[in-house]
Amino acid sequence: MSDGFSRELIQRLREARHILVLSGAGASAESGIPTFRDALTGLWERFDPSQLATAEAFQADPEMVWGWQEWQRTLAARCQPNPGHLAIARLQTLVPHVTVATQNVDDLHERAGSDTVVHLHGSIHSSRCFDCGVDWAGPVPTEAELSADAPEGGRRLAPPRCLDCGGMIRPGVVWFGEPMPQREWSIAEYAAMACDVAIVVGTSSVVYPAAELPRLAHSWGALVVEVNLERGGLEDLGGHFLGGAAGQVLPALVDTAWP
Ligand code: BV8
Ligand code: ZN
Repeated sequence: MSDGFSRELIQRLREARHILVLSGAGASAESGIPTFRDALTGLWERFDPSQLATAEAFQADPEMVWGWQEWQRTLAARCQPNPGHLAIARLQTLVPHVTVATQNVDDLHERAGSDTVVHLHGSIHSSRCFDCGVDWAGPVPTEAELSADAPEGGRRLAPPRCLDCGGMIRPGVVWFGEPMPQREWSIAEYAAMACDVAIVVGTSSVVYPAAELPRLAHSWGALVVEVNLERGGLEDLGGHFLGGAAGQVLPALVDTAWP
């Protein structure tokens, strides 16, 4: 049962000097990007993360992993920010400091207008050499290469080769077993400690260390607000649960707090 927009919640939002937004795949769901774990549409229902999102998987089957991530990239490029992304972007015109720490590898927060976005799990729009690490900004496959009838999750596609050392080009995402980028993690950790309100939107809170952030925020006195279709295991933080779709709840919350 949703807590609704209590007077306390609205007051804390209005008084906030710093708001942290931690987003997961559910924040992009209404834009048309499948989530990872939703039973109905979750990609992980079809693909085992250890089969796809690890360096070992890439070395074992680079065409499968590169094809899947290129499908993700092409899909994300076709999608548009939804009203939830736009409401988050609007926050920065209303609150002195807003930090968006996203687990998502799409760029929908940026395209909605959010300025301070840190990608804890990297970005599908960046690539680098698996061997020497040099950034690779080469051409992305054309639609013809990733034909529209590609099965959900993409098709086998050989990764490009590094012009410097000939190594395979890999997606600039953080795979399981890889550390998060230090700069992004530090920014998110600081924001969790400094924020007055932490809005946790569209995440199942199962991937660590990102899932630690709401707890860190709570331990430093922040009010934790969860926006999700279902509760995600944050009840013990004594925050607010706003049940519903991000694209509906977030605009309503921001409009109520700042009419
Ligand atoms: C690391 C990139 C160490 C790829 C991803 C404890 C501590 C530390 C690590 C671990 C630990 N326990 C286990 C680990 C290992 C692992 C981990 O957490 N495993 C899990 C599965 C148990 N963690 C790691 O490997 C991390 N690295 O720890 O390194 C290290 C340190 C030093 C040196 C070497 C190593 C790295 C994890 C990053 C993995 N990469 N993505 C890609 O995306 O292609 S994770 C992947 O899952 C995505 O980033 C995704 O964002 C993330 C989390 O999923 P969610 O975003 O929450 O999505 P999900 O589908 O699960 O949930 C959607 C939610 O939205 C649901 O709740 C649903 O109800 C809701 N929803 C749906 N629609 C809507 C909605 N809500 C609102 N509105 C809607 N419309
Ligand atoms: Zn190289």
